[in-house]
Amino acid sequence: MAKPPRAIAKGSIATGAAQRDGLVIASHGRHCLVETPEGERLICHPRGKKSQAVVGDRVKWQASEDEGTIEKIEPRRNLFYRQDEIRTKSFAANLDHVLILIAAEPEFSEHQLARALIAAEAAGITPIIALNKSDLAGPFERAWARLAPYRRMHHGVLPLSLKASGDVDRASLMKLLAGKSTLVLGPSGAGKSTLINLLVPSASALTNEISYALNSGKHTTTSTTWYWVDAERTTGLIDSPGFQEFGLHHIAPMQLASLMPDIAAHANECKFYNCTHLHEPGCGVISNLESTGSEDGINSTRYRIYGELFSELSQKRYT
Ligand SMILES: Nc1nc2c(ncn2[C@@H]2O[C@H](COP(=O)(O)OP(=O)(O)O)[C@@H](O)[C@H]2O)c(=O)[nH]1
Ligand SMILES: [Mg+2]
Ligand SMILES: [Zn+2]
Repeated sequence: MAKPPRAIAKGSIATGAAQRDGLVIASHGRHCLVETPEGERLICHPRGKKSQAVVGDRVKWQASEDEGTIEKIEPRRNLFYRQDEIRTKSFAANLDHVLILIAAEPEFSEHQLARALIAAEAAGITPIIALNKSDLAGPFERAWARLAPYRRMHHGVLPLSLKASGDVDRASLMKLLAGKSTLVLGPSGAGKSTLINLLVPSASALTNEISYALNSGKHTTTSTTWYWVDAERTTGLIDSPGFQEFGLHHIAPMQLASLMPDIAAHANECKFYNCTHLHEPGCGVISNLESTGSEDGINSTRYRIYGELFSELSQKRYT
């Protein structure tokens, strides 16, 4: 069970020159909220123009009056981010999982799903797909069928009914998430808030408190926020907006096949080592397409997404 929200320290943390450890649990603009190993929380600012800390970062901070300064960001194990033509948006660092939550309704975009999965693979973070609202029988059945190629991939798809069978879902989610740090991503309406509230009953109160603290008294929509699921603070859940427009401009076109497990499975069977899998003779991917009648072949929508992403990622390489 989660602890009640801890108050955000205002001048209660001893000042001094010593650098202390902390975990970034929320950020807004250049400010962030840092949690100490003892569970105290305080607002910290970056020192000078140093790079921005993101949620999940381990930092060294130093007290300054009632707030703190981030002196150092510890090396990251990984960083989950998206990149469009102009800007990079970092979601979080040091993750074990990205949990992509979609639902029977509203209908999910397979492109967005594919993109999020590719970004997770590129960052070396294990993706988990969960399909919510299994109580909506017809739509669920259709969505489940659309997910057939994803169910065959290494991580499978977890069916959920967060509203109807919360206790069962809580147990199956905890089996996957216990002791890990997990970023929850998904389109609006999929049930992200329902999931967070199921695992962290104090989440909404905490969100209000954090957004209030970070916006100097104004209530605005919070950005990415870290929640502890357990009192021992071993299981972290990170809520983040921004599933739409999932830019992959940090990925090279020739890297793409290796980040799509169903395509990667046949990419070493090609005649040419630099095969793009788009048109080459002797291509292991093309000869294993479902459309060629290959048993257990590569799904045609997945292959179409590969082709579209390949050309999108090739076009921006004009510099
Ligand atoms: N039928 C059904 N509705 C659900 C389920 N889980 C969540 N919802 C509803 O779906 C809507 C969107 O949920 P919410 O958690 O706000 O989604 P978010 O936008 O991803 O945060 C709400 O009306 C929820 O009550 C479920 O398992 N079944
Ligand atoms: Mg929500
Ligand atoms: Zn090929």
